[in-house]
Order: sequence, then structure tokens, then C-alpha cells
Amino acid sequence: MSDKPVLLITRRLTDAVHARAQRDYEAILNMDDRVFSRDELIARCQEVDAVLPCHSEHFTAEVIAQLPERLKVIANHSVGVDHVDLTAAKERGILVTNTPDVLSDATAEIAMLCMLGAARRGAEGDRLIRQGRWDFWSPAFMVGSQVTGKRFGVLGMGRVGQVAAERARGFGMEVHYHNRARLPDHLEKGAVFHSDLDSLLAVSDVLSLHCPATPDTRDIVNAETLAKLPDGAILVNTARGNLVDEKALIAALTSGKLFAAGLDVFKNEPGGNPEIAALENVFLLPHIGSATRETRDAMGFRALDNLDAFFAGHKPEDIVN
Ligand code: 8YV
Repeated sequence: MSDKPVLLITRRLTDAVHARAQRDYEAILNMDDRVFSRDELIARCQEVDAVLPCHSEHFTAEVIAQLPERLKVIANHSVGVDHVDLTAAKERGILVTNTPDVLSDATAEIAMLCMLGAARRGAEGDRLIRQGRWDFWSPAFMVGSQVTGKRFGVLGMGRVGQVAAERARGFGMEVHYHNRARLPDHLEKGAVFHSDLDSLLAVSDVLSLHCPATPDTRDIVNAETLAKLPDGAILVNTARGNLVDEKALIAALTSGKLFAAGLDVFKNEPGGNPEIAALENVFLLPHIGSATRETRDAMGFRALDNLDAFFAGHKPEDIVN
């Protein structure tokens, strides 16, 4: 028997991450990449010291209550941790970590893709050609909304929000943000701070969501907040589907209050929302904000760094509970 800690990696990660995990742990891999049911997740956790899950595994209070005594750390392969009941984990003495920083660039890239795809009708044009419907051109054809010179509103100016702001500046946009606290000058970089949400909404030609999903932020984009955006605004969501009341979003997209939306995340995942998918003025992606080869390696390594620190008796860098 090896004296390495037993580590369950719930989903298929990159070869480099698997190789390092197998070198340093008694690693249990999921090469088929099958999503575990709740009961299977609990069963698979019974003989392990640590688990490295993705946002697809839900560690609710009920699941956590059935984890074995020996399991002391949940090292997430994600920056968002809304799939883990952090309080229940803490009460059970389980440390929870995440993978910040390493996915900020990749996610900000996807925010730009969603913004431009929505503003310039990227998916609509692609569909038109693929379906053999491009039989007409005129100066009035597929006219979009230019982002250059517009105001980019960031809701949640954390690590991803800051990189997205930087990228938006590259498009000549003026950055505004609402955050719990104002950032120091060197991070704010001239962005305009709005201490209240309504004031940010009023100036957001593009509203980009970068805040965590918590009970406080659930449906923060709703009929009331959407009404406060400038007419013809664009909504970008690369954070979590739970931030948006999708019924209210559909109404705003249908009425023309919003010009378009670019969405990488949905309340229902995988799958999305068929009523949203039926609209022309949306640019949709299947939750791939951090899905680059470079970032997937970096996320796996960051999760392993946290585990290494824990098992060496140190404090992991990215504790979230
Ligand atoms: C991932 C994410 O798709 O980090 C997050 O919070 O939502 C994404 O980066 C996923 O969790 C990868 O495991």
C-alpha cells in the first residue's frame, strides 16, 4: 500500500494534470468523463482523502453530510464555488479551495467574444450562410451595434472583471463598474466606480456580469434592473446562469429593450434555455469561458498546488471557506 493520499478527480482533465496527480497521489481518474449521479458521487468519495471536482459536481449540505471522516479537502477545478455548500463543508471540517487568476484571461476573452458576437450578430450571420439563406446584400443588411466608444459596465470588478475591462478598453470603450468596494487606482485604471447598482445600469451600453453567484446575486438581472439599462443595451454573461432571470431577459430581447445578449452560461446546464435559443438576437456558447488548453492545464495545476500545500501541512493559497 502506498502512503500517498487517495485523490478522486471527478472529471477527465488534461494529460499533464493527470500525470502530475498520478505521480503525487493515489489518483482515481474518470477517463470516461461520465457525470456522476449524486449517489455515485457520495459512493466514490467514501475511500478518498481528497476530491478534485468541477462545477458539475454538487456538494450540497446533504452530500457533504455523507462524506467520510477521512475526506478533508475539496480542491475545485473552478473559480466559482456555488456548487459547494461552503458553510456545511466548514462545519464538517472540510477545506474548500478554488482556482482563481489562472482563468481570468480565457474568461475575459469569451466575454469579448460574447459582446462582439451579440453586437455584430455573429451567430445570426453564421446561421444564414450555413443554412444557404445568404441571397441578399444591402447597406441595410445585418446592421449591428458598434462597441467602439460605448460604455462597458462591469458588474463585479474581481479578477475576471478587471481583465474584461482591460480588453474592453482595447476596443475604445469607457469602463464603468459596480463592486462591493472601490478598487485602488492601480487596479481601477481610470474606470468609473458606481457605488450603487442603479447608477451603473443607467450608463451600461454593454453590461457584463462578473460577480459570483450567491443568494444575494440570484436573478440580479431581472425585469426591474433590465428596465434601468439604456435602450438598445447588450447583456453579456460569462459568470453564472443564476444571475439572470431568463424570463425577464427573453422579454427584454423580444421587446427590443435589449439589442442583444451574449451568453456563455445558463440556469440549466448542460442544455441551456430553448426559448432563448429560439431568439435571433442572442450569441450563445456552452459554458466554455475557461476552455483553452493552456487554462485547463493551469486550473488543474492550481488545484493540485492547493492539495499539495494541504497535505504538506501548509495553508493552501486559495481557501474559500
Ligand atoms: C469551468 C467555471 O468551466 O471556473 C469556473 O467557475 O465555471 C469554469 O471555469 C469549470 O468549472 C471547469 O471545471
